[in-house]
Amino acid sequence: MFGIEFVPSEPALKVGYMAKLAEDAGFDTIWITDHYNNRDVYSTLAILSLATSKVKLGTGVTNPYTRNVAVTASSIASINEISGGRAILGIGPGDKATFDAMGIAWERPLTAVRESVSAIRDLLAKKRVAGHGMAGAQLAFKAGEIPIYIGAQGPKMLEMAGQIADGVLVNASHPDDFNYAVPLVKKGAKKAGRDPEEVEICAYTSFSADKNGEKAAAEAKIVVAFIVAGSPETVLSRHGIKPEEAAAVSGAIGKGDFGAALGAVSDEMIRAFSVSGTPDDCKMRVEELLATGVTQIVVGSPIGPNKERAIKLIGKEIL
Ligand code: F42
Repeated sequence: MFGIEFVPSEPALKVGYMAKLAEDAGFDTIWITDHYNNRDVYSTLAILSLATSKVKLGTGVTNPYTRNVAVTASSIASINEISGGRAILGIGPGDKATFDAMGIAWERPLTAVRESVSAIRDLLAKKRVAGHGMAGAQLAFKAGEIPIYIGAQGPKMLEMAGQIADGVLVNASHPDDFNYAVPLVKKGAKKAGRDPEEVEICAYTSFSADKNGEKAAAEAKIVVAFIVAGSPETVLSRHGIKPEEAAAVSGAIGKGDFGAALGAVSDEMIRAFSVSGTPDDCKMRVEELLATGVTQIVVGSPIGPNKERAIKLIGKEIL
């Protein structure tokens, strides 16, 4: 299975156009990111519902803090209705940096995600929900079955996703990260008495493909710089990246000096935090990822130096 991620930093109609290209190229799922400073995720998914006819359409990922979960249930149920049953709800703890800017406290993220998933499932089944942060909320229409995927990186979040979610979206591009994550998801599933195979494991990668491998890698650099700056030391050391190397990148980003940040991104960092290069290079990495137990490869930003060309190229040479 292959998915693709679009960031609605561009008008929703343009994302709709790219989504149709992706559907025609053979992608199975389209994921739209959710950050308050971009276009709204549900408005974008409504456009995509009309612009496409087969692909599944997911929030990739929303969170329990910026919207009340009863509103989230109503929103994803509406998308499911508009798209003819193609919606997936991706939900995670959210991005702390954007919450700080919105004045939202990031309290007990693991608990918040667990309670939201439970409340949303009941709300979608048109049950009245008291508890799990709700005080008697009930939707006025029945949404039917909508799969719920959890965005996770931390050990507890990964295990919980295995226990309760239909799938997990792991923001990583290297097999070593999945050799760490997959057993935790499976452990959670077994603990809950589930068949571990029924939990879809998605590699939510930073992907950049072009016939010119160097151009593809260069395009991935800015995304990789932000990943390096936001990664905990445990993740950096898993890939042999020294704290001072990462500090050079994050320090430059902090000062807004993106030229210096790009200069501090090493080839090693690009290999650790992206799937990039020629279609053959990317195909090799995709196969390594699938060998770890990953069941869906999500082609994430930047996709390639030229997005349209890259979508067609990936469709033709990789999918
Ligand atoms: N975030 C967004 O805001 N928008 C997006 O579009 C988005 C897309 C996305 C796609 C894939 C993906 O994997 C992540 C994505 N994210 C997006 C980021 C996501 O929302 C999370 O920020 C990211 O996944 C990091 O989450 P995490 O799994 O590392 O979880 C954090 C919260 C963590 O610290 N987890 C710990 C762990 O071990 O898993 C557990 C922390 C814990 O136990 N907390 C306790 C609790 O009850 O919550 C409380 C502890 C205490 O002492 O209070």
